[in-house]
Amino acid sequence: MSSQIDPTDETWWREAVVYQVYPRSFADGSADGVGDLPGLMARLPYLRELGVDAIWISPWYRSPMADGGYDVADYRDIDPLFGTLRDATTLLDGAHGLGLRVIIDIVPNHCSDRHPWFQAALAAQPGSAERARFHFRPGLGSDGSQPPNDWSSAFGGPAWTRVPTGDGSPGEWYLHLFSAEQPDLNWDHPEVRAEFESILRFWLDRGVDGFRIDVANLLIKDPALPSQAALDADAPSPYADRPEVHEIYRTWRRIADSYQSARIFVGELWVSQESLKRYLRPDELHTAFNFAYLQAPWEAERLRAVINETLATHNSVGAPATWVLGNHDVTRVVTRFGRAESSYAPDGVRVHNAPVDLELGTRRARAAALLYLALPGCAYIYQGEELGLWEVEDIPLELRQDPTLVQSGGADLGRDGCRVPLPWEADEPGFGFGPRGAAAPWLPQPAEWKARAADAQAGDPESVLELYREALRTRKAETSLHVNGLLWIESDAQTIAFTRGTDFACVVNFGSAPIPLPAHESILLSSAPTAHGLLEPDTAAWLRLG
Ligand code: TEU
Repeated sequence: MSSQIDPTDETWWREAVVYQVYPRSFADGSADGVGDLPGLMARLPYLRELGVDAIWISPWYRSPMADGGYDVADYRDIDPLFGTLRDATTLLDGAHGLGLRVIIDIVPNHCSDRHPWFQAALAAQPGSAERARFHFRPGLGSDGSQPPNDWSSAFGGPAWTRVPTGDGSPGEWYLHLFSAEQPDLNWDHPEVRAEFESILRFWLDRGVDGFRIDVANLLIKDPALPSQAALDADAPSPYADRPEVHEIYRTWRRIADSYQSARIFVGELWVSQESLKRYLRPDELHTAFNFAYLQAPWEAERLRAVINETLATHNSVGAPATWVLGNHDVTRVVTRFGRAESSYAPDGVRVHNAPVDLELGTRRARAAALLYLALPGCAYIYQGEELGLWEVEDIPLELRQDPTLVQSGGADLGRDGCRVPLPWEADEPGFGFGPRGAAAPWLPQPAEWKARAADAQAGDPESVLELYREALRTRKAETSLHVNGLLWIESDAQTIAFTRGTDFACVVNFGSAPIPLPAHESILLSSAPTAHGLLEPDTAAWLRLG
């Protein structure tokens, strides 16, 4: 299939709408109950029809799947669960043939404990060249039985695991900011840097259009690996957002820029907006996820403030903003906005099983979609968001696979609830996630998702799916939505209203009473019916201005 990608287009990424595919849960082609590349390939026309410009595929690499593939054992091969390297090439060609660019995940902070490098490190002695590629240290205490410092894993528990020496006696400890199956690589080591430059080229040579960089701010650690308790409260983090990390991305940017047709980076950066702009300088990453926006509650004042700060931060370095409502790590937006506390993980704790009004959450998620898709910059859609799927919160403990559940001692049920396999055909087993006769999807789908299946919504003008399709079509067609920046329309504290270009406005009613729409020539699209020139609560409208 010939490519529909314009190789001369150097700016596609500045306004792109990118669809995140979590491959395990997108579509199952092999009938084993787990998503794979043939399944994704078969659904590319659906993504083309949705109207996105690119897809981001979460890790597809060979992996023991201790953390859903974010524990990579071979960065240059596809896990058999998903298919083969040939399937990946076929997928890239198929996507390009439909005019879809492909961004893949890269996981540089850590590899799998089954990666050959880590296996070699386990077999080697303390102080060896093999162990220097990781962070091995002797333990504290007279017998070395205490971890080298007080760092914790993001999933809970200590960030260190002790390994036996050759004679089986307890030996050194190694660092893992996530699970013990994900040893942190030592990015001060030249071989680590060279290996990832080679991995980038391996995939760029095969035609990928970019990389989503996993935990992009964690690669560099203070070589002393100091305990947090030993540091002043206002001291910089010993392992996050350290200034030396930027040299890595300046090198990576030079590599990407050496290829035809802009090949881009999007950084997963849970950092302050002040830090974010350092990663977005013209010689570093093209874009980064805007988690401040994702975390914000469904409140006009808070969202307006985040939008203003985002635009100011990104304009200061000439980078486009990146708007996002969800991903494979966070509670789905329909559920978040259906709760009394609508922000994500307030004080850093993911909330489970809080009372939720799914009808309210769906109404707000529809309005939120029209809000973020009207903002200047690029946007990411997490798979199933376009179907109005909600967080599945009643998955039996024994079926959950997120290591967070065990590592947090059950304090955090984990992220499986936003990773439930998608519903494609309402009347098929597994809602058509796999072919007839396939094994059941790897996580149970709620029966109520029947009404949210893609084929149940396609063609229904009132559906979430058709709202997204029409919004993306309009977003592409409206010249005013390709003009940078926005101008706020004076409004009350419960309303967000702004214009783009010369003849477009977006209005969102966060209040509890209908509000009059500003003067307009026509209503291009609204997230819920409007009448008599009024915008109902929790509703957004796109207006053509006269
Ligand atoms: O996520 C990093 C990250 O910050 C989140 O995992 C967060 O710490 C977690 O959800 C607790 O709120 C990236 C990937 O997106 C995630 O899926 C991986 O588990 C993680 O890195 C390790 O690779």
